[in-house]
Amino acid sequence: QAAKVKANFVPSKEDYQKVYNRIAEIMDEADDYDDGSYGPVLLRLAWHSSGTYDKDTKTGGSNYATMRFEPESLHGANAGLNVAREIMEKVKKEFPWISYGDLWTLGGVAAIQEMGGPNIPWRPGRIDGTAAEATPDGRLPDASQGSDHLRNIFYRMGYVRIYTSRFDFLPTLPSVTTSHPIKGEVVMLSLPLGTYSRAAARKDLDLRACSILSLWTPSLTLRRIHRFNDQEIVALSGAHALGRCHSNRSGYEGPWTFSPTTFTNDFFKLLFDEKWVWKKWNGPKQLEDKSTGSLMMLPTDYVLVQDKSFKKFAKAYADDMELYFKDFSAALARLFELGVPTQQFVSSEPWKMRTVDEQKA
Ligand code: CCH
Repeated sequence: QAAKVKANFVPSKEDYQKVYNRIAEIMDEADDYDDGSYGPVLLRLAWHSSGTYDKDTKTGGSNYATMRFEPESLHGANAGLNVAREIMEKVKKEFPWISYGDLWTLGGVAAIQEMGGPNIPWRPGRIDGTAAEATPDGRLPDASQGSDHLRNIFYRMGYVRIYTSRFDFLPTLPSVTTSHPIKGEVVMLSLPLGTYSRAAARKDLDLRACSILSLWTPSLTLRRIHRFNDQEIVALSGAHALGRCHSNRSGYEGPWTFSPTTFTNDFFKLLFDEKWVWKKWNGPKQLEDKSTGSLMMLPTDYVLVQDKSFKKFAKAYADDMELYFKDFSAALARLFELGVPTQQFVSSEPWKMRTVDEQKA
């Protein structure tokens, strides 16, 4: 029986904590399911609802929770997530005032925190959208691909800020023509050279001059694109410490670590410590550990040790769990807020939701 939402009910942080606690409870009611927890599949739901964001069209992301609608719910990448959505539906019935986007991302936060991971700063404010806002297929990563694909997918997320600057002295400045580092576009800049090179050196900052608004009052509009960088891509990928692949969902099979319901940096440790060989089977190309043959890596996981820049971060995370937890927490919090207009959030700062254990203490 769905509880009725009282008129003018404004949920407090404690109300959201109750939702968190209920998710934590239901997560463990999974005796016969996988490795005994719904945590991993709940995290995957939160990530797939957030990771569709496209900063250029400002569509996708967790704001509207459009995976409730076809065809997005039927996209190949979302196979199996009906399990997670059904669990969340139970919680929604008990707390009908929460939006689906808030519920699903809070589920991701609860999954990480209850399975031994770091605190993930989170705040509510997402609103339910309509089927018209559902995203096209192909926005989520394809596990059979390489590092270029991984970067393209994560670079598409992020956010754009437009700045307009007046340069009254513009005609006297040197001009730079360069090709866009990702899309190969030609970029013409009339800026002090130092400004451009400093911005370009920062991988997460792509300063692009769009147009000279007027020849008579020279000014530039600058698109500053804040996107996920290599370090954040690697950090997020380490979520594969949790859960497993299911041949009837993605086609791939097996867990990445020996403790798929505990969040650790084992994913990175195993990438370096095990010898990985291609699995001989009829399924899609995946790797298995040579020593036991019971663990797996996707082609996109393996590029994290093949690509030089990715590898540097993967090694740092394999060596330092504290650093890994800190970076993962920041990147995941950012992922979950992609595309949610700042004014929608009920609080200017993200909250710390308490774990079940912390509440007992
Ligand atoms: Fe993932 N993931 N993921 N993944 N993923 C799969 C399962 C999980 C890719 C592919 C797959 C992230 C990034 C990527 C989880 C969290 C994250 C599966 C198996 C594939 C395939 C699905 C199945 O068969 O059930 C690819 C490619 C990328 C590239 O970036 C990120 C980022 C996150 C979270 C932050 C979790 C958790 C699972 C386990 C789900 C379960 O049911 O156990």
